[in-house]
Amino acid sequence: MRLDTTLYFITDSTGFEKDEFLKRVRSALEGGVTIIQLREKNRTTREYIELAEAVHSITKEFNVPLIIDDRIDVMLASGAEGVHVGAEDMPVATARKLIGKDKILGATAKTVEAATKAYNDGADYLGVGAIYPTTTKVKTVLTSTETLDAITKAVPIPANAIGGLNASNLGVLKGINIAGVCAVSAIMKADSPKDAAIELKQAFEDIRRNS
Ligand code: TZP
Ligand code: MG
Repeated sequence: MRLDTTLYFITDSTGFEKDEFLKRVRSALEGGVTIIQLREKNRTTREYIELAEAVHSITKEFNVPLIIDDRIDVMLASGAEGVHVGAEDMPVATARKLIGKDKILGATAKTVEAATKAYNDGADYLGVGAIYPTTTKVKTVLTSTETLDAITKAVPIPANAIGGLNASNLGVLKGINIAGVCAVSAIMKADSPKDAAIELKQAFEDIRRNS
């Protein structure tokens, strides 16, 4: 499955019934998200796998890769296409060794040094942020757009901006060679995830065109 990080939707099922959550995932896919990460912080392993299988059966219909946050075991069990590791998760090199060369491996990087190491250790793409403060449950600090710019120049793999992004605040990313944008709340909590995805993609295409 092709890696296209243009519109990277990270899910958060908190507060949604399973059916409503899956409906929202489908809606986001209909809106054109190009990659999805399942990110669950409060699930048992059994629940995480069951949800991953349910989401995977939908993402496959759209030929969109499913990435599992943090958990290689859940990735393998559900047949998902990849895994994403953060600074406190499994090291990138270890993850690459365990998953083999064909699975997609994403890493979080907040500095040029971390980005370069992640690339050298086998990451396929990077998430860089938080660009803006975020209300999504995450341990993170802000990353400047200067650092984001430097990272895009330092590594040849796709780098995505993340953190507090929505269709109306992407202007600060203009001129920076990011591959795409990541969003949780802007899509997950929208009245229509489909419309939110369409708007976000359009906003990203606009700043890219005018870069
Ligand atoms: N990593 C850095 S910021 C963030 C993660 C997982 C959360 C982004 O969520 P939102 O709702 O798009 O601000
Ligand atoms: Mg993580």
